[in-house]
Amino acid sequence: MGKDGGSVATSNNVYVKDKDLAWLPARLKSQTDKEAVVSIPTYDDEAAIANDGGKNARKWTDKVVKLKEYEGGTLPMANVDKAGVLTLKEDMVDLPFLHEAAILYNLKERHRQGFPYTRTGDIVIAINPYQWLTHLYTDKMQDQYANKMVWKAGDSDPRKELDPHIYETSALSYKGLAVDDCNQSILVSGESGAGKTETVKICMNHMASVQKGPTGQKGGDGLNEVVKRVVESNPLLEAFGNAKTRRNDNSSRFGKYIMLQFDRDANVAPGQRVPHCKIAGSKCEVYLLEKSRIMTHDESERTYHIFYQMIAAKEADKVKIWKGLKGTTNASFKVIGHTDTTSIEGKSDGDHFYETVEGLAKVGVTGDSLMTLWRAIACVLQLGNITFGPPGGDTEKSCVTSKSEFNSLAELIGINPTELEKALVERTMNARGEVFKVPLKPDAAKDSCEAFGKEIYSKIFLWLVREINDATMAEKNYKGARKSDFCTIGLLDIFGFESFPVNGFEQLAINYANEKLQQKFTKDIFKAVQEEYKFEGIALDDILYDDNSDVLDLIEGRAGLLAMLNEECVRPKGSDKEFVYKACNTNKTSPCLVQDRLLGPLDFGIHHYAGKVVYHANGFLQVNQDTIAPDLIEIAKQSSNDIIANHMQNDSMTKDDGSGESTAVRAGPKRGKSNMASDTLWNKFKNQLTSLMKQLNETQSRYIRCIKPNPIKRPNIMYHMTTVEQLRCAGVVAAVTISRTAFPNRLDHRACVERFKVINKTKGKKDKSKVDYKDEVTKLLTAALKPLQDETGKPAFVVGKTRAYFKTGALEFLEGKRMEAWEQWALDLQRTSRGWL
Ligand code: AD9
Ligand code: MG
Repeated sequence: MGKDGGSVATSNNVYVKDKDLAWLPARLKSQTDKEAVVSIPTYDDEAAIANDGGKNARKWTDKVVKLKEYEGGTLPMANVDKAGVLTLKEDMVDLPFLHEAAILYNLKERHRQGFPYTRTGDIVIAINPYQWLTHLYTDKMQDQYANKMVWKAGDSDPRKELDPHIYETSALSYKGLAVDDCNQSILVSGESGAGKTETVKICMNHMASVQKGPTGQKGGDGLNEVVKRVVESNPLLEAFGNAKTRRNDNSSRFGKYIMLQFDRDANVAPGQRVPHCKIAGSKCEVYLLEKSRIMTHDESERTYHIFYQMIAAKEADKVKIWKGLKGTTNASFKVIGHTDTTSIEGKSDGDHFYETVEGLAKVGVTGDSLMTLWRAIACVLQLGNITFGPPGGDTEKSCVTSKSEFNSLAELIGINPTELEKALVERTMNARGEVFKVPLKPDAAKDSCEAFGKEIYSKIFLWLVREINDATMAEKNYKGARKSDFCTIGLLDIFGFESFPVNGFEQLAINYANEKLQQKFTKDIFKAVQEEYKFEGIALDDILYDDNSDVLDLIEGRAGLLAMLNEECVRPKGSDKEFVYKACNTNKTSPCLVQDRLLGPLDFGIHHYAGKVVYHANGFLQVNQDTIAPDLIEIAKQSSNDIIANHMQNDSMTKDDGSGESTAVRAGPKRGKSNMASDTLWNKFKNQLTSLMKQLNETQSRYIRCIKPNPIKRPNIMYHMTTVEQLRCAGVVAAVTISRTAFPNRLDHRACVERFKVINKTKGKKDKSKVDYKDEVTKLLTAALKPLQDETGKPAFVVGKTRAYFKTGALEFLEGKRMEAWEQWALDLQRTSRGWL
């Protein structure tokens, strides 16, 4: 186009890049192959554009767009109708022009109109509505999706009849399981506050609702109890694993994979194509509970909900738990400190407490075992109040200075106070076969006390997960049944890609997990594209796409960052600095390692699929060693509290599977040194991740990408920049790029004929039902796109079974021709253009 440098005619609704608002709609006035003149609206501020669609804040001004930002001489075109009004699509694959700007505006306008869900092929994009759109989650809606999605081979795709919804994903998974006999997984991702946890709960409730159907009656009330337990395990996990952060009042501080287990109805004969599965149980795995939050938190944030809940319980109940709780408030405990927030999601901490008690009862935690749990939590609170000082002014040593708090703690935890104090203020060392004690300075003793509290809490969390699994796992509820007797739908609710001003160990672990998931996502999308072309009957040349194996190599390869860190952890004089030096030096040829001489000696950077992240390695070795001092482990065993005494070294997710090496924790400095690289947090997390990926690879995966439309948690507002960044991180743009590599644009036969019939001036047949649109479209495109044939005579389009596919530039060329035709017919587009923004 425009190769001769002259101006070319094209549709005049385009997008131009903007440094603040990512993409701005513009009207193209003229263009050459070097620059274009566009008229763009300017806005007062981003809030104005978000609030009123920009209508009031808009002023049109002319701007010259130079080649640099004007990729390949074309500006991304807007999907508008004849009148210049933005055309919205429920499935973005149906957008004739599909690129980042088109995705942004399609999502934004749908979000504004009250449609939070949009499809891109099989992926559902869920924009957090930040208001409960109750009409979207009624029983009727649940049934509608559940019933429609179970279609038989040969039926038309029911998705065409229903609005995009996450119920579609849950229903399709159920269908995949019940009708197609294939284990399923739903991978939900997004940044903090994007709505992952709510989405998982909505999908879970939907799948549980299938129980109400005619096949759900077998098993009677007993079975329903299991479903209730499964669904109600969510608030329980949230009470212990969620906290208020700046970004989300109910932020999950751990990742989780919940496998819903289904039982096939033996009354349904094999081969009978009706859904015949019902929930028989569930099993949950958790990843990387944020440990650093247990003992301290930022001023505007909170620690885990359960601490506040316990303090907000009725006085009589508090005293029953422990007399030391009498008359306490949040301010009584340093772990909690002062907070203005005393309710979460509109419910007070006190009300939440009694809900948690009910939830615990459902999974069998009552009576003594409940009291043991509360007292273990009280121990963590009390550990935070212990202070240390130098005995008799000897600053090389320490002793407890908060005697009465300490004595209460010793009584509560059930350990001899002298022994407990010794374990906190001394370290047992072993050198050349000689065992001796080294005193800790007051700061170190305080650290050791906090490390003890964190360890206890993270073990409480794992203990709870085990209790929940024990109460919900199908193999436990069905006598004689084995895990393999059940089919599963897994729901993954895991932290999205993170990049902060300062990134530590936990960001590296999170981003590593995201790279792994991204690799799977890319492979799955690629497979879907191949399947689409096969269905359309289109031969496909090799598609090249960016795969992130280089980044994964850098992180987990033989001499990658993980290996270097583990090695440094077992070196007697290992240090964070040495790790960074060696890791960067060994991997200096990796294209994914950031080469920047300005980086400090403790910094290293990685080019992730979602962007560059610089990590600060301070404390990496300590965190990676993932162990507390043996003195503390030993003293814990003397506790009269069973949870503390029995679980300090056991991380498995179920009471009896024994295999579950798990990563309970993320971040938080630790004391002591592990002797074996295999004990490291990295290795545990890597093994857990490998096992997760293996499980996922044995399922058919579906994707829900959650997007947080604004950081101020308000409905109806979409910030462009942060949304576009999330679309990139979620791989939505990459998915589109893969699907559009061979043929960037597509239109279904009828839409194509209707849109471009004006070009060849043939009148459409009167009786539309008799039109063979495939034939029409082939004729139309063969004539209209003749000028774009390549040297070998290969056309710039292919007509598939249901759609026409266009090579780069072909659809734009047609649009230009269409514009010329309209101009000829004296249709004044400018006049009829109505605010399509
Ligand atoms: V985090 O990574 O755990 O910090 P999530 O899990 O992505 O985060 P969450 O599901 O907790 O976010 O959602 C954040 C808040 O958004 C919720 O507390 C709700 O207030 C709000 N939300 C999320 N989804 C919906 C929805 N479908 N309808 C209405 C919603 N509000
Ligand atoms: Mg969450």
